[in-house]
Amino acid sequence: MELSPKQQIVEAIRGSENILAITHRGPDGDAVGSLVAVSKVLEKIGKKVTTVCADNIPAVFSFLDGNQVVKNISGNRDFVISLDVSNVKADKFLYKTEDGRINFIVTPKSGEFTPEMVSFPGGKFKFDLIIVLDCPDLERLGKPYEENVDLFYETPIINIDHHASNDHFGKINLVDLTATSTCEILVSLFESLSKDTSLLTDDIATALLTGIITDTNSFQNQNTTPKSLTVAAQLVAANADQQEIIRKIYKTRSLSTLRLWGRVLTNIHDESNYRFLWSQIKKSDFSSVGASADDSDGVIDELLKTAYGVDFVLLLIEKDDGIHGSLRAVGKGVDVSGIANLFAGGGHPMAAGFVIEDGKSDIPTDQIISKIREYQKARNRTSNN
Ligand SMILES: [Mn+2]
Repeated sequence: MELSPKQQIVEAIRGSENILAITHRGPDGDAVGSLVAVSKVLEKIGKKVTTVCADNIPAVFSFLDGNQVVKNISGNRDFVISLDVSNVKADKFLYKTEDGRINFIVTPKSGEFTPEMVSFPGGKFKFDLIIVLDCPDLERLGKPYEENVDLFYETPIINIDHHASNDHFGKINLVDLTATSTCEILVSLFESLSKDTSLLTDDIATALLTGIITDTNSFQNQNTTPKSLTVAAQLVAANADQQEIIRKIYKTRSLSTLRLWGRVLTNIHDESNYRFLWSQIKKSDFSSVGASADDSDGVIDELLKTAYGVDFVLLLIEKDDGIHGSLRAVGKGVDVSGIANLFAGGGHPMAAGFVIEDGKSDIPTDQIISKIREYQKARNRTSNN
């Protein structure tokens, strides 16, 4: 009988020693929660694990103890210098370190070695398994992937995610579109991984509940299901600190965050003819109120999304690598991933986003907004017919 993806993952983890766990750049609560939980679980069952995310863990998630997370994959491959001895036999071999170099000295039995006999085959990778979390495609891992494409090509990948746009890049794909979050999927995987003793210690349960709470916006989003509530209850029973999560993520705002939110409210543009509204944060807004990019987290869900009588809301944020657009559906049956697709982005019907990478300093808001107006015009025309 063929094994289910979950069983295959359990087998793959049991059979490996040195595992790379990694999540998408610009990590959210589900990315951080799943990464921290996987890393702690793998250590608990005696695996070596390297935990990677291209970007800093936002300060709001510092209670999750993501200290083990590093930004780059380094030293992941041996360097091999190979000498062909099929024609000229080697008598002895030694190496010397001098003047900042290592010299390998091979003495021939007879005849002579020539440079053509030396080659540099790729050495073995340190990792025997890669676990990618909450990530629809490998590109979204950012630099750690771009700089180590060979590693990802040659090492078995486990892909655990809940995004509809996931392109099944793994050797084993556990992609559950009905799950609220990657963290929700992990709970039953961890159960299968250790049948006798529970792997859900307080800190692991807290990390997993963080992902479920942030991806459902505290169980307010439409994606909240009976299963997600059951899994959350199971995590609370395992001592997940729900109060700490709520306090740290939703009830602690710095003055700089509040000032930034003030700017977002002042900048609201009314496109009610096209059934949406939008706002923006420019780089200069961040600097003039002393806020960082992290301070913009939550502004769309907690402020803009409370708007009434529109299909969706849009927030454009100017960051170092380009313009980040976030979309949230407000009206019933609206799918904002279609709008994200206009700009090569993606996501869920309720929440989606896109990035327009460019070095220009000004947000081309006119172009973005007029494209969306066109889309809305066409959409409302079809829905009225
Ligand atoms: Mn997620």
